[in-house]
Amino acid sequence: MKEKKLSSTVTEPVNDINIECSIFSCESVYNPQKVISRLKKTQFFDICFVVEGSGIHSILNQEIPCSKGDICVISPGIPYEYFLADSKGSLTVQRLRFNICDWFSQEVTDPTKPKYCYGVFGGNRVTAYATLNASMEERVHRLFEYIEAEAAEKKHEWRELIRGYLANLLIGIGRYVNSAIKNVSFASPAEWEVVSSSIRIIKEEYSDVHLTLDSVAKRLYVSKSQLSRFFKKIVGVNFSDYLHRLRIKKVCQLLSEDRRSVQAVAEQCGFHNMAAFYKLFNVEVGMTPNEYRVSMTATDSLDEYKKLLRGEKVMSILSEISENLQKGKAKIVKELVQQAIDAGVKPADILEQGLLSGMGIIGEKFKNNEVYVPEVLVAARAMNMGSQILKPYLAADGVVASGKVCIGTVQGDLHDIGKNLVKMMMEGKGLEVIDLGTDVAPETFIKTAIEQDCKVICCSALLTTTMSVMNDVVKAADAAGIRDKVKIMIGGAPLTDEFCQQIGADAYTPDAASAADVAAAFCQA
Ligand code: B1M
Repeated sequence: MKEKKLSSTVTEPVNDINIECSIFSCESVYNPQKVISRLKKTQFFDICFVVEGSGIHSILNQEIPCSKGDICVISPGIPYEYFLADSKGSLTVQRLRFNICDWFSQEVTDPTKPKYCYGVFGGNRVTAYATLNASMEERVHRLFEYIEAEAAEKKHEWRELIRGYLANLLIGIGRYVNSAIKNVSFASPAEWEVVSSSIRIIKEEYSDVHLTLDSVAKRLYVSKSQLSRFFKKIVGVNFSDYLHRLRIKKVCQLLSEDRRSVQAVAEQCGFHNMAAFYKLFNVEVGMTPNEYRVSMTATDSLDEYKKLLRGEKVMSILSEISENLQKGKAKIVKELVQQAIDAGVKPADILEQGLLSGMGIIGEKFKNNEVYVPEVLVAARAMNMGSQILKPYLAADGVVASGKVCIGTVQGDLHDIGKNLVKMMMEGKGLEVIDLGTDVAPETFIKTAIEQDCKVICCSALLTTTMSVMNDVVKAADAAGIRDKVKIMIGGAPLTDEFCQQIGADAYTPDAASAADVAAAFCQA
């Protein structure tokens, strides 16, 4: 990397706080074999802005594509380098380099003057602060202003990160940390690197519906809980909240720029669950997407939008169902489901976009350790109560079948929400359903099928560890000599058609409605 310092390497107003400001252009082309030997450790804090072109930023063990506007904050001791992606490209980087220890002299911090303190904020509360004397406070502000001005011209979303990062540095060397605040911990360079890489991924791939804490953690070779913890610690908000906010920001931008439907715009920004999207939009922006669009659009388009606003009322009730379900407010969920039915919303939409959407969000949070078993349990109860109200309306149109089936969640598995939905849909088809509950042993399925003369045995499983019990049910049916008289159906989130064939069951269906269709067909055959 050839580095040329410009004549104005040290510029006002930052020269009084010893910041070296240099610009370099890269001439080396990225070569994975040689990269490690080329990395140089920084001795001071470096903040690098890509000001022109694009290329590869190699830092620690990662090679990340970078382009104009990207910013990276690098701690002392971290090896890094910028490269061209190919020989025809160009890449210019502006670097601010400073030694934070230069700024502090003996008298810098003064715990008796809390007036001059710098806070680190976690959510809305101060989690730690360092006290600074008046002149230091001013210098720090000027540094922030300078960096923010740079960042604002490029990617302003980085401001929050840089601000937090620098605040953390100050805390790290500050003399006084509020003793009332327990467990104050400082982020390590490695943690910073993980978080800044994850932010970079979020910003580049926010439109990918599959972008999750899990997928990003895997790419950065850290565990989900580590990434979740580092993210919260450094950025002050949860990974998923950050991702959602960024997506909402992009939606707002697109809503004011083009005329596509809200759904098309939301989908382009990575939202696939419309009820959850509407709710989130309301929380973040304080109005519905179409209201937002109206507020950003000329008055001649108002009529067109009024129509859209009516549609949003429906979305709003569905998102209320979803939100209250997540909070476990079973009574409110019941009332809202009834209200939605009375307002003419389709029962299938209430199920999919209200109840199941809320359960999906809880599931995602559960996976990311953002909520725990008690919250999931109350949500599950609300889900069951809401679906009870829906039950009479979910009966399929037309075809009414007759026949007897038994259903249960297999041994070792206590998840019954999906199984209950399947049961409900089957009853809606006119089938008599014997519900064996959860944790059902293979022998119980077989015994019931024989004694009650069931035409279909329906097994549900939600845990990968209990899927194999379905194999035991098939074997037990064989052993009891009823395999040619009874069909065996399987379902549940971890199951697949392939697994169904592998164990020799008769049908796998991915959802409750198709399970009811197939069971009805089996009973009529
Ligand atoms: Co549990 N849980 N859970 N949980 N739980 C999952 C399944 C999990 C994916 C969460 C996660 O980590 N991401 C994970 C399983 C991981 C795995 O095995 N790969 C998990 C775990 C690990 C656990 C525990 C081990 C947690 C612990 O204790 N550390 C524990 C196990 C307890 C046990 O069973 N022995 C446990 C406990 C619980 C609660 C008790 C707290 C609660 C269950 C409450 C209840 O059911 N009464 C619960 C819940 C609610 C979930 C999640 C959040 C939601 C499941 C659900 O109800 N979904 C779930 C995460 C998730 O799925 N996002 C999770 C809604 C339901 C409508 O969908 O059941 O898939 P589903 O049913 C669909 C289809 O699959 C299909 O139709 C339904 C609707 O269309 N279908 C069939 C279902 N059965 C069918 C049968 C058919 C055909 C279609 O034909 C016969």
